[in-house]
Amino acid sequence: MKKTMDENVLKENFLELNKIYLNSGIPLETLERVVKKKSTTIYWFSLVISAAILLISILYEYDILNSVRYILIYAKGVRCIVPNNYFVWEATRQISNCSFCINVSSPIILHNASKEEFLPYAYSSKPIVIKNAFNHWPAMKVFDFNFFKDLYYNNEEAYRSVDEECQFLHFKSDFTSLRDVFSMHKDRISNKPGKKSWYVGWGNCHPQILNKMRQYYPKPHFLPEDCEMPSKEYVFMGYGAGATMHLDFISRLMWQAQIKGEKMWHVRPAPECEQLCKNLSFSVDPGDAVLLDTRVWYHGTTIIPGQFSLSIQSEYG
Ligand SMILES: *[C@@H]1O[C@H](CO)[C@@H](O)[C@H](O)[C@H]1NC(C)=O
Ligand SMILES: *[C@@H]1O[C@H](CO)[C@@H](O)[C@H](O)[C@H]1NC(C)=O
Ligand SMILES: *[C@@H]1O[C@H](CO)[C@@H](O)[C@H](O)[C@H]1NC(C)=O
Ligand SMILES: *[C@@H]1O[C@H](CO)[C@@H](O)[C@H](O)[C@H]1NC(C)=O
Ligand SMILES: O=C(O)CCC(=O)C(=O)O
Ligand SMILES: [Fe+2]
Repeated sequence: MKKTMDENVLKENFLELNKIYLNSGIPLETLERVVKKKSTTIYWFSLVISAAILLISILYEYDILNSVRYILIYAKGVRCIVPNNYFVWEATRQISNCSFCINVSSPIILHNASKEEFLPYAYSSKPIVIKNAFNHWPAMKVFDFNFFKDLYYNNEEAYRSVDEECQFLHFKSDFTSLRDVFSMHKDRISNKPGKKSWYVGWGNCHPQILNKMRQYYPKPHFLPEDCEMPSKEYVFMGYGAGATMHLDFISRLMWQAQIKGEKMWHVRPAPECEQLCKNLSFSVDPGDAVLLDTRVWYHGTTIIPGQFSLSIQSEYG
């Protein structure tokens, strides 16, 4: 079966190359250093990358790539790879004209906005906080660590779906899978003094799991009528350092519901906009919605000390 090399295929190939790169065990910092160096190094680096793209394109034609990928994934025990790293981002993103961040010095704050109130901002790529948007969700009372632990309990298929099709993000914690998270000691779960703090996120894409989660919250009421619920929703939970600064390699805008705890968001524009735009920091409380174009705004989070944070996140557009 012949496949054409369009822009999407090229992007896919970059992602594959990136996964193979990460699986090879070379730290990302090494690559970053190389990319940042000028002149001859960058020249050689471009040559290597071009050759790699060519090779990957050939592999793609014969569908060898998928097999290689799975062999690598199983061989190394690396189950989930974060595609949103410096390399993919540098290789595929468009240099921005900074119009999304010029004049932005704080998020737009709305108060439990209706569809009509939200619509003018819905596709603006400006950071938005909607206060008290989700206080009425049953999830606000029901969701906690044990809710999700029970959801996955003894469901091998659901765990596997996180490992294989979905995504597990360990940030700075030492977990390698959702199984590890749900089998941690109870003193660590509640972040007792002396216990290592932890923060993780994962994609829920198992239909049965998604279905059960969604019994406790509807599609956010302020989103435009015509946007669909995707087949994957993220949960972020834990303490302390939160999510490290990153960009997301996703195709749409995102909304996030802060369910538990007070969280600080640290947001900054792409490097080429540093002179024109500002860094932002803002906090959210339980019940608040955050809307951020995580494809153009670098973002990281920190949790207010002593609090347990839990959020649900999805895409729209
Ligand atoms: C900047 O880029 C955005 C989208 O990338 C585009 O819609 C806008 O027209 C551009 N603005 C200017 C002034 O070029
Ligand atoms: C930024 O604000 C200035 C002054 O209010 C205005 O002239 C300019 O058009 C704005 N630029 C953008 C991209 O919104
Ligand atoms: C927010 O708006 C929704 C939809 O109109 C409503 O059901 C909910 O009660 C409101 N919440 C608050 C705290 O006002
Ligand atoms: C914005 O944040 C980055 C790191 O997160 C920092 O390097 C940079 O200096 C900050 N810029 C400003 C204007 O504070
Ligand atoms: O909520 C967090 O801690 C991180 C969220 C995130 O990375 C995102 O919204 O894309
Ligand atoms: Fe993100």
